[in-house]
Amino acid sequence: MSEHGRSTVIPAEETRDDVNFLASSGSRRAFLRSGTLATIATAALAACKPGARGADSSSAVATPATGAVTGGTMPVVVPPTPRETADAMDAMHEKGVKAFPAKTEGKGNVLLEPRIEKGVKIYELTAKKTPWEVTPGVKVEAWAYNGMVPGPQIRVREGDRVRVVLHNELPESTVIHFHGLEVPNNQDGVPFMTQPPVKPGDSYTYEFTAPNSGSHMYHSHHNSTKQVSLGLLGAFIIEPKNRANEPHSDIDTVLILNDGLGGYTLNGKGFPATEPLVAKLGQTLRVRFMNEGMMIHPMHLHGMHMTVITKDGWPLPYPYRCDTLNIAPGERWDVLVKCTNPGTWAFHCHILPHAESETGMFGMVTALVVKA
Ligand SMILES: [Cu+2]
Repeated sequence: MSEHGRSTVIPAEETRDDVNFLASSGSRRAFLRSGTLATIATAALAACKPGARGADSSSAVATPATGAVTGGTMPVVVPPTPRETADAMDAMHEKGVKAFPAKTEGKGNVLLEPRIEKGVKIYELTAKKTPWEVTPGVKVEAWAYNGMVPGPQIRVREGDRVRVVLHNELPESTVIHFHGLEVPNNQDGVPFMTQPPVKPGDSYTYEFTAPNSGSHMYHSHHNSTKQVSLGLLGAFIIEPKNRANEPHSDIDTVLILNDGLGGYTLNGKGFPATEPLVAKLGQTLRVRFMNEGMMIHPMHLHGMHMTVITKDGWPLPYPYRCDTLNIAPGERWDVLVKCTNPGTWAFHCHILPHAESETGMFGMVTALVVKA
């Protein structure tokens, strides 16, 4: 009856759903058959009892599209089989995974080297509109520091004298808040509470001695729902003065989660444009999760566990193990992964609509590649 020569009949509602899915995905042709085939199909339909799909639910379909077929000359649309539907869906999923890691323009979280004057580490940050490619071909208008999302990574040592100079080239006022840093009150970056807003075209200088060590962040604290969502955010890492208690790691990486600009992103990119984490077998990976979004994101690693060592920069008295770690807005969690299991392992947010749709994986998905 069908091109596979089988005769299982799918209930009309189900075949219609299949057709709708394929029509919306635009990935498959419709099957046009002659009226002769329609007549055969009608006969097959009549011969089959309801619910008689049989064990092979993936086999072919020969259902007339409508009840209006009268035989003879009228063409009829024969819907695809479940196998064909599955193949079409799987092809889209495969395409996404095969494209990973896809190239896009722009890279965020690049380490910013300071200019040093009289022992002060000086960082210049220019807030400005920037076109930003989130996934291949998908560009959004970001509000970014130094043209990247996340903004450049600032990394200092506890006790360093730090000066951050903000230049505002945005069409509205802004400020910088140093999230997690226990700075003097007048350096906290909250408009009208600790400082005036920095108007368009103006600059503003923050200066403090790097306080409590750990994985922290900096971001706008003015019209922040919009400004942080659009990309005014970055990592501010303070290494401890005494490194003796720092756990060993071979690779130290930052993973900033966001759910504003361009959807669900890891370091400013959505799958398949996210960057994989790559380690050699036996190496220890440190991941510094930071949530700059407005939703929780439980990050799940396949194949190996994570050992949670710090919360908001503070060492945990009792590190604990998990494979799924919930990261709430504003939180930072540092974990160690002993890379003992070779292979390419999915690493993703486990709120599934943040990571996968009918057309494949997207958003907050990357992979940990452990090379044997
Ligand atoms: Cu999520």
